[in-house]
Amino acid sequence: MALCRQRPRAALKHAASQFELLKPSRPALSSLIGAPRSAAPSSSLLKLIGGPRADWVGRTPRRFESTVAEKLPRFANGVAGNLAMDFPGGKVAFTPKMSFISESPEERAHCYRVLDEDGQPLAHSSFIQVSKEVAVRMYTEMVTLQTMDNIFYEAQRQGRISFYLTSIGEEAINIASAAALRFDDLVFPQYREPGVLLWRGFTLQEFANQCFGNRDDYGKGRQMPIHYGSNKLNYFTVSSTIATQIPHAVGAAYSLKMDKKDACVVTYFGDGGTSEGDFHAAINFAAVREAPVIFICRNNGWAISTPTSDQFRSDGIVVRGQAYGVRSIRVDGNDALAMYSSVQAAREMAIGEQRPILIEALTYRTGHHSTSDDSTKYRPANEIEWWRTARDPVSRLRKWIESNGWWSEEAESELRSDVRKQLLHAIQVAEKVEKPPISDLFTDVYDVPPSNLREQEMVLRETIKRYPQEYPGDVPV
Ligand SMILES: Cc1ncc(C[n+]2csc(CCOP(=O)(O)OP(=O)(O)O)c2C)c(N)n1
Ligand SMILES: [Mg+2]
Repeated sequence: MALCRQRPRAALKHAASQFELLKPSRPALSSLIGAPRSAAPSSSLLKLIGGPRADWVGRTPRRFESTVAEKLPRFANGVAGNLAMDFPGGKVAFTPKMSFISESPEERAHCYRVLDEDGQPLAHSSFIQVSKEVAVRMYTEMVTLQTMDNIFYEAQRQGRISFYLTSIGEEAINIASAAALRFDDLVFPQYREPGVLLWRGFTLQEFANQCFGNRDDYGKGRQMPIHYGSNKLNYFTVSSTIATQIPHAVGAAYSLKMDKKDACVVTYFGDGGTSEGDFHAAINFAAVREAPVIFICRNNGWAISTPTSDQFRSDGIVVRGQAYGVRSIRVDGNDALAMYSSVQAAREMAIGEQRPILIEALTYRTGHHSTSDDSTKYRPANEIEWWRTARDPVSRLRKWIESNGWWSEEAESELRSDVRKQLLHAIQVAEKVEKPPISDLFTDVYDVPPSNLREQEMVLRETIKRYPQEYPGDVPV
């Protein structure tokens, strides 16, 4: 951190005016991303951020680390102490002008995008090249996720499962971010990111088992549908309580740092999640402890029926990164290539430089919040329709792979009918598997169940005996 200490001193010598005194010189980009303690960033990343859009990395990232007051030299025309103050965290320049920092920037933060609405790369767009194999796989998994959502949603409507929640409209965030990560990276999801699990190999049967809460569900039927989790796939179990995963993610990232692991943590949350105290505590903690964690905020415009205008007055989420000292980027969340590139770049910086990164992915929840919601009650149908058609992330990626000659109409219908068949089969199987026994409700928390739990189990069994018609017949007692 010699850079931070030397910069003001050197500037003092050559100051032309008092306001230039502490203006930080912009460090070379290579020093910015290739911090001395870290492994050198990949050439693709260097190329990406060293290109014409290099400013997207954010402004001069600095750690204001000095807490010791340094003596300022005296000048012939006055006392340097009138120009700047030593303050814990570094020198602060004085100004005779009383000016309040504006509550909003003059211009909203830009949104990084690679593909236009027609799936064609924008002129001069900088992005990490995606091979045919990865691109086709990304598309295949996006279609699988979309189909799974449609079929499970219908299954809920038919009364076969109790609840469901789709990721429709957010397939690119799910799949492209997953594709940019490595398997050792730990995932702490909210609930609208099953695509990450899908990418890691969670089978359609495993999804169905969880939604049906049968004996093969890893949660043993104790969670609502869609609360997936997999130890094997480094995917922490979904929690209904908004934002609780964010501090957990930071703690896990800090432990990876202590163990010097070549991996990071990724946590997903919605725009609504950022209104929870957990988000603020977690991001501040990550900044201060320099934890290798990527925060991916899916800003989809709504927290159930609450629009973002009732959620915050800042320019979205991305601007909060700088307030907390976290490098950040705003990305078009419906653009799979932009998501892929930004998450891969974020991962390299998070691990190589041991620092948190914040990504705000702009998207739209084109489905209802869940099967317990009817979103046409609080937002216009034509708004939903516009996002569903004109801005659909799945068809946008399809257009790109088609224009590369990597996809065809034939491949499309084969994929869709194949996935549909697999899903219907998975549902049929899951439905037939026995439910977990009642006794499972009381296990897995304590090694030896405490007396209150034993008592609750006894009361439950007695109640079932007395009112058997009130309890599902397919749950072994
Ligand atoms: C602590 C807490 N408060 C409220 C709720 C009720 N709730 C469930 S989902 C949700 C909206 C969250 O919105 P957002 O984070 O934007 O995610 P999205 O559903 O849009 O993906 C709310 C308020 C909850 N589950 N937990
Ligand atoms: Mg939301």
